[in-house]
Amino acid sequence: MNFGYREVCLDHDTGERHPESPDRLRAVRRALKECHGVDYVAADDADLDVVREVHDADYIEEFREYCDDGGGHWDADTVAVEATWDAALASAGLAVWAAEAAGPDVRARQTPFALGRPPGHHAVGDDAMGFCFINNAGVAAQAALNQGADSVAIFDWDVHHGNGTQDIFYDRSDVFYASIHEDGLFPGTGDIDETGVGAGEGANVNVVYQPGADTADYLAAIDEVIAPEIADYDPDLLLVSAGFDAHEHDPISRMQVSTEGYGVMTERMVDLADDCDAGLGFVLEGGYGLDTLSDSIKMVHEVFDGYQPVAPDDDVSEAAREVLDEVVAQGFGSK
Ligand code: OKP
Ligand code: ZN
Repeated sequence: MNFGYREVCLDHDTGERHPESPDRLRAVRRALKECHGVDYVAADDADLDVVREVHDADYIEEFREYCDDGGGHWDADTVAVEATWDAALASAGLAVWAAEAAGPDVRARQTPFALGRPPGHHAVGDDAMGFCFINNAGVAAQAALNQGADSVAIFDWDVHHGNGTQDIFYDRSDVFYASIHEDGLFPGTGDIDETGVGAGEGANVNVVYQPGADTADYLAAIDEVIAPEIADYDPDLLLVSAGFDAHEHDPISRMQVSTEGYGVMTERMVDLADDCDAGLGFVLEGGYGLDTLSDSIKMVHEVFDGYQPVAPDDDVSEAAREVLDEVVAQGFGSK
């Protein structure tokens, strides 16, 4: 793959014992050294005009001043230092690059993966939260639309609900948002009946699983609901808000997705983008075990390097089946 990366993303210093630390990117880069076919691209900062299309200008100014003044605790878990402004604009720029570099050959070894931080999917139009300041995937989707894409789908497989991304595009038909997340975790949004409003009605899908959902459950959500819905939506670009905190050994979730499972999900994304003739790009969100994060990203990379991951042959759990029935009852899937 081509990995978008900027050193300045390491300067966003969240302090001791914060799970979203620069060591995450260091660990990933160290692990990727062992792989063949890894290239790095240093993209430009995001254009502030595009950032202001998904965020309020006043909030962006407030965030800039907050960093200029040295930063601090924006809230209990969202921390900034002076360099956070530069890191956040770089991180959003990497996501924009991933959207732009998402070429027509979705199986290409050059498929883009933006390895930025801070992450983005919790950042709403007028506020930072959940370690996120600028909604990277949202800015990337907006940039793609500005450059002529008719529509963009964002699939968010981070274990947390991307409330920010959902919010920003909730009433719009040009960005489709789908998420699988763990019930009971931060930020508590993302119920199954949140399906969009107005022009955005039907362009928002939430699959809320109970703790313990595994790869087979994730694949069922993708195969039965998310992929058919996105195929029907037929976007020009598919962005994956790729957090790896649903990993079975991630320290902050109870989900049970295996490393191999991330490979199978990656293949599903390739097939889906291919079906839609859409570009495909990945944007990093969470993932807090340094080894699980590195192994999982390595796995995504290896799928583009020819590795064929093996899907588990276990059945969907009863708990997941009930959730999927509820999602279908909203009118999604099985068309
Ligand atoms: C960011 B991403 C309760 C803990 C809140 C915030 C988690 C943010 C996750 N005070 N933790 O989606 O991985
Ligand atoms: Zn997360």
